[in-house]
Amino acid sequence: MTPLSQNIYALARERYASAGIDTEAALETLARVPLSLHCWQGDDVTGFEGAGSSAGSGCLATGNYPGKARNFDELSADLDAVARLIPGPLRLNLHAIYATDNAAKVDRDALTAEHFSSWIDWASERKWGIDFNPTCFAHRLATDGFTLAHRDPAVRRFWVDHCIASRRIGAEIGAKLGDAVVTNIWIPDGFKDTPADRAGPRRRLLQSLEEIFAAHVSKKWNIDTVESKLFGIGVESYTVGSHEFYLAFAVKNQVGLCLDAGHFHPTESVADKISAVLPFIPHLLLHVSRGVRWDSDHVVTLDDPTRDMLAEVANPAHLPHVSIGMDFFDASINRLAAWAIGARNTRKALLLGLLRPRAALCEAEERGDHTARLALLEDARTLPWNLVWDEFCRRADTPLDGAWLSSIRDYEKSRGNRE
Ligand code: RNT
Ligand code: ZN
Repeated sequence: MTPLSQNIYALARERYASAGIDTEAALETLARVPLSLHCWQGDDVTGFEGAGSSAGSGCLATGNYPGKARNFDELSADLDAVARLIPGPLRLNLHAIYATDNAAKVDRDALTAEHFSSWIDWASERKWGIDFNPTCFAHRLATDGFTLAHRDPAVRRFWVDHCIASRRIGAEIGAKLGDAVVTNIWIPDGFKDTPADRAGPRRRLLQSLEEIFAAHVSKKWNIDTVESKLFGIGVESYTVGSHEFYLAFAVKNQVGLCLDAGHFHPTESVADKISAVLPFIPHLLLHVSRGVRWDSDHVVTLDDPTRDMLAEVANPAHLPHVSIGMDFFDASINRLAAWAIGARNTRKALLLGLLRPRAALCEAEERGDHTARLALLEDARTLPWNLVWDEFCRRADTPLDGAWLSSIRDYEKSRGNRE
């Protein structure tokens, strides 16, 4: 570190100390919390099965920026290139369609951890944890948009088996890496237009989930979560796995819940939901994302909803029970830059949360001094958090803001256009 940057950080640290905030404690905590980097930003949720895009499944990456990864070598190289630009620990968030080893020989219901050996070795070399997702879309048995809630028992069985296989993959990877895997179930099931029967599909989904979670899977190495959604493209009128459905299911069955920032009415606050659900569920997974008018999965910016959400995560009472995953995909800009921007912003939002004058705020609130509470909150906005962020980047040997994009441009040139 140069003496100048050392001095600058020392000033910021002092300024924060005078506001009762310990920047060293914030930096230490920040350096311990992993972000789960979603592999699917690298190829527009395409995967390695050769099926093409996942459009029509409720996941729609728009744009055609050149050079998307087409296989394990390309995607892992891209992840390596971008990981150097994201300070702090990372995990790899995999989807079942990214199976690498001998996976062409089996259908999704027969996948095992063996089929992900390349990823497991790759993550283990980098000391990354892994998270996992069954892929209940982009498949010949999902063409009508129904999976776990399908009226055909044979189709339903296939997806139940795929989800059980996924939980087992999670547990096996977790045990191998010595680091529990979060396995998250999301399904696209729903109707474009007004359903005649809203109850039937939910009954079938419930039955499927009961079968999925009846399968014995190590709780030590696999943490289950279920992800709700309000609506999707082509599924505007009815989503089987709604928030109420999964919240009730998670509470009753004590499985984890996933809150995706894009899966609610635009004016709902996901930040507010965190403390509301945590007392009732064993684990919470966040899909940090940005919906613009709809669940558009825009790259995460440092906007107020993201800051509010991560400030709740930064609450020491919440932190041990929350996993932070990202879920955005943008094919209209450089895919690596999208990853870097979204992940750096997620981490910045967490840092901002850790730097909040929590004790003073709570004290003011307890005194009933709402004037001081608002004053503290607003004054905290102008504390020199960017200098603390710079320091975090420096300690992680990661480029500062304004200095990371050129390395993506260089990498892009060196890897060729992949045509
Ligand atoms: C879809 C859900 C889900 C997916 C990923 C690819 O609306 O958000 O999490 O984005 O599983
Ligand atoms: Zn999601």
